[in-house]
Amino acid sequence: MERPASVESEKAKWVYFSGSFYYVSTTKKSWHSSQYDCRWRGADLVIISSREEEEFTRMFQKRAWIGLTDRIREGSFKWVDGTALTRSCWRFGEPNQFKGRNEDCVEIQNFDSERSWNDAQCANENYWICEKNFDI
Ligand code: 2F8
Ligand code: CA
Repeated sequence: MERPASVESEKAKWVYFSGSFYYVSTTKKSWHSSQYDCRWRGADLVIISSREEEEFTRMFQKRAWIGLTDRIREGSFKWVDGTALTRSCWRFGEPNQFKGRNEDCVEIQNFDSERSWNDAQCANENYWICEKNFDI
């Protein structure tokens, strides 16, 4: 895969946690461009499957895209590997399609609380977190 001009060019730093490596961006992109960047790195947007992993992703203290979206079917949130959402960490009142806007992509918004997720418009520009999983 050819490196697109828009991919971050700094030497990427990956952090290990409980079976996966994580990369947190230093620039902001839309959800789709963020996913493209992760895939280019041989990873994907992070899938959060435990309380420990949720706490870990908040430790970066960044408002960041995660690998959760309901763009295929409104209200049916799926992780980027196609699995359904079973354990959620929505902020109070979220997800809400705020004021009828199409908010199909999920961000860590309030990283100081375990109720941290918000559905937001996918075109918004955020930091993002990639995860490389080595489970076999
Ligand atoms: O009040 C919650 C609401 O806050 C923002 O809208 C004012 C969020 N939108 C953006 O951050 C772009 C909504 O997603 C959120 O529900
Ligand atoms: Ca929202």
